[in-house]
Amino acid sequence: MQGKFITIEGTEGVGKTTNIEFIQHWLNRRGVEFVSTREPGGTPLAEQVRELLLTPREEKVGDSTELLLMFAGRAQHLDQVILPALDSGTSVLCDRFTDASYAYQGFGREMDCSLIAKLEQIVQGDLRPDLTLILDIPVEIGLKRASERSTPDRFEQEQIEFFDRVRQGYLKIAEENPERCTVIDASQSLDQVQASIEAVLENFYSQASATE
Ligand code: Z5A
Repeated sequence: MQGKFITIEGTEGVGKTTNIEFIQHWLNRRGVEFVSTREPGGTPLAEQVRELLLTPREEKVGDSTELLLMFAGRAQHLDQVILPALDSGTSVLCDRFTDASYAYQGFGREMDCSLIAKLEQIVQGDLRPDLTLILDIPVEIGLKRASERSTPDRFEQEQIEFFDRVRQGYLKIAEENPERCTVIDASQSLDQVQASIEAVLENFYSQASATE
């Protein structure tokens, strides 16, 4: 089977890291060859860009600076990791991708989404994920989970209204891309969330093997 590009998205503390481990086990059991990676980051250079983006600092980071750094890291990540893997038939499991730029910079920072679409075209051409799981929870629950786990990074210091806009952005992306995106209710127990994820993966892989 051709390598598939699977992305996981959602607002803070939604459980991406926890559920990516579950997906890795599922893919291993199924015998799918894959690389697991993340954005921002995924290569040594892109991880340095991540550090620049997430470190809280006194200097205000401009919205355009933030957006361009996201896409600079993404260009490197695509060139070094994502495209070589997909070209060799290896699947890619990625913790966040360009939907996060639409959700956080487009909806959260209220930047012009047509500008993001231009950068997407320049950096990715026509490449889009084959499957995107959007984990969704009320922002208050996610922020509480995230705050119990670690000290806030630069994004986590934002106000609740920002994360509400991000969440609405993800729901809009899902509505506009139903063939690719599935929204999972991540406020359920971990067992229930993982049962929902497993059902989506089963369905996705059985359809993929039927069409190849
Ligand atoms: N960003 C952007 O602005 N634009 C872009 O284009 C991209 C990214 C690519 C870093 O992302 C930041 O970059 C991000 C958006 C921005 N903003 N922030 N912050 P990140 O993915 O590295 O950071 P994150 O969103 O904060 O992810 P995280 O810290 O890894 O959280 P998580 O993976 O979603 O959650 P978790 O660690 O798996 O779970 C949190 C806690 O909840 C943990 O204690 C779990 O045990 C618990 N948990 C998980 N699921 C459950 C359930 N179902 N019930 C109860 N408890 C649970």
